[in-house]
Amino acid sequence: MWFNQVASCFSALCANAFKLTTMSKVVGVVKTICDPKHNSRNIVFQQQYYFSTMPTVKKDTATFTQTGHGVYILTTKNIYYNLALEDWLYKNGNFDNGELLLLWRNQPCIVIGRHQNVWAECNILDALRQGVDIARRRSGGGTVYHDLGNLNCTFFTSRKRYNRKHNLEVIAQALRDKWKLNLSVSKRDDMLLDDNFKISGTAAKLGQNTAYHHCTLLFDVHVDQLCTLLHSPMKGLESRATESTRSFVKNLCEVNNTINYTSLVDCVISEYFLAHHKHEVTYVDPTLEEQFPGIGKLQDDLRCWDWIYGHSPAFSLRYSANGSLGGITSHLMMHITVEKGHIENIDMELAGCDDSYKELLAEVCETLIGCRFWPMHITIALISMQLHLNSPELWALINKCFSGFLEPNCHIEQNIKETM
Ligand SMILES: *[C@@H]1O[C@H](CO)[C@@H](O)[C@H](O)[C@H]1NC(C)=O
Ligand SMILES: *[C@@H]1O[C@H](CO)[C@@H](O)[C@H](O)[C@H]1NC(C)=O
Ligand SMILES: *[C@@H]1O[C@H](CO)[C@@H](O)[C@H](O)[C@H]1NC(C)=O
Ligand SMILES: *[C@@H]1O[C@H](CO)[C@@H](O)[C@H](O)[C@H]1NC(C)=O
Ligand SMILES: CC(=O)N[C@H]1CO[C@H](CO)[C@@H](O)[C@@H]1O
Repeated sequence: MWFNQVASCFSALCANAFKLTTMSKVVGVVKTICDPKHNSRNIVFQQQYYFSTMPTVKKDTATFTQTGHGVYILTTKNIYYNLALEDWLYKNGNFDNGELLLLWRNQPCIVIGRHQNVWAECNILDALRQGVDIARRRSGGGTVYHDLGNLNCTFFTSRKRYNRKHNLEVIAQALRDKWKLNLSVSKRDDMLLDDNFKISGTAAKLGQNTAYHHCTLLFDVHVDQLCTLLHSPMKGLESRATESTRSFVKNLCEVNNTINYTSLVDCVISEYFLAHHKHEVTYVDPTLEEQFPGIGKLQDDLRCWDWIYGHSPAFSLRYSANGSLGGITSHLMMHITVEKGHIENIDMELAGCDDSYKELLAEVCETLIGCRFWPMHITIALISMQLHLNSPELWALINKCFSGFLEPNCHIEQNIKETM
């Protein structure tokens, strides 16, 4: 009976909330979020909020209207689907009369900004070997490492009401109130603990009508992993891509061990509702095509090689190696330009050896130009070159130049969806 009352109360709210949607049913309810004894704003915190299932969007209409304020907790931990939901809401959502906060986590992954060079930002091959996903998001900004110890918050608003400082203040205030943390929001919109340690980074995407702002909250990430993987092993990379700013990071659980996923989500939600006087929390599964028509395709686009790797702004890099050619120690220098993920040009210089070797270089360059800048493709190009190049020594030297890049094996390819 009690449950029914809540359910009908929720239904009333919900009817307003989703114009083009069918009714949702209440799956679980009513939770007091913070212990009022420990909170100065106890009156509001004692308000209850409701959990509902995601309303269904009509199949033929990929539009979505949010009225009032809502919170979605995403149930998948797959970075590509989570980003796809952001994409989907950005493309199909109308936030003129409402706002939405998405809360989500991801399995270990590296997320780079739209305009970044993935090769410069992280150790791609180590990441893939360890099963860490690499994704390029649609918003700008720097690279972040995520795992289940990171909570991601996305604030959807109309373009007019976009206000990232305000969003960050909501979160900072929540954490200050509950855990007495010394938090500030920096000029770069990072959230800093004790003025020193970054616990949150920010990025945003602004469209004509819709905007979203997402930020991370590190509460218990593997900091060692973060440091290792966000370090590119490639030397001598040059490009005009946005570079990430490096900061000291710290996990919130180190400051207070009662901070974990559950307590953090509760805390952020309470503060969000405090500011907005509306109390709906919905668990949402972004993989459901019937709820988000077209989301599978958006996910595919985010997962494809051309977007993650090929979209890196043009860059160049230098490789060099020494080796013996005809009994003389020689030095090979390569200057490679990569554009849209493919080798656009290579300059090679050989020093020390006999001129006859230098004549072979044109052939070498020809084989490599146009090749996809990816270990498997370069390996194949080198193998085909081996058959034609009449000099095992020169071939060995070229391989040595590429050695850092090629050393991993081809099975990596299986993790990447191709769009060739
Ligand atoms: C951690 O937070 C709880 C709840 O706010 C508080 O009672 C406790 O004193 C804090 N612990 C530390 C070490 O600050
Ligand atoms: C916050 O931390 C900084 C750096 O440790 C310190 O200078 C500042 O006084 C602290 N602020 C508060 C309100 O404790
Ligand atoms: C999270 O922390 C709260 C206290 O803040 C504790 O009651 C709860 O058991 C913890 N949950 C997990 C999964 O550790
Ligand atoms: C190759 O040898 C030259 C000197 O002959 C040296 O300066 C250079 O560092 C060596 N390069 C590599 C990649 O070993
Ligand atoms: C999955 C996801 O979108 N994560 C985002 C969380 O917020 C940070 C803020 O910079 C983004 O970098 C991540 O892409």
